Amino acid sequence: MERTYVMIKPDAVQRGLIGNVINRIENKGLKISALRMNVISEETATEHYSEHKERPFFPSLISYITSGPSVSMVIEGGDAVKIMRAINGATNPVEAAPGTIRGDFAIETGRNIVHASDSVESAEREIAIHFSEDEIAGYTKIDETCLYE
Ligand code: IDP
Ligand code: MG
Repeated sequence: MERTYVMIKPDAVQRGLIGNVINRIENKGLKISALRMNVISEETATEHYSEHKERPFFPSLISYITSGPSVSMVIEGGDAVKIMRAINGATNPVEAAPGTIRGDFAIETGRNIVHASDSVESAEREIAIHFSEDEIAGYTKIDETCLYE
């Protein structure tokens, strides 16, 4: 099964949206394999967003992501990477469809509630940044016989 890395960003924690985000992930049938709340360090945030290092918004992105507690998760399931990106919606909430997390709860790109890895390769890289393998639970959920053909 495919794994992806998901973050509930500090703005969503402050706005009391943790449960709402997790609900959508669970309702879809995806499985939570690891979960932690912590304040991400500047070093970890810089590594996580290294692809954006040269972008003008990078300093404000790092201060946003490290501004308070966030929730980090490893999410597992069939096509988990693509499905999580669809659940989150477009990066810019103005373009995010209603029914997506960003479409329903956010207004600006710089405060867009959630992160999810954009490819299987990014997912493996990001999971390794935020979790050690022994923090990730490998388990079968009983609903898998209903979710998968
Ligand atoms: P993604 O989160 O949908 O993968 P990316 O383009 O990888 O989108 O950007 C990473 C994050 O950087 C975004 O989720 C958002 O928080 C922030 N970001 C991207 N572009 C801008 C911008 O133009 N202004 C402010 N923040 C931005
Ligand atoms: Mg991205």
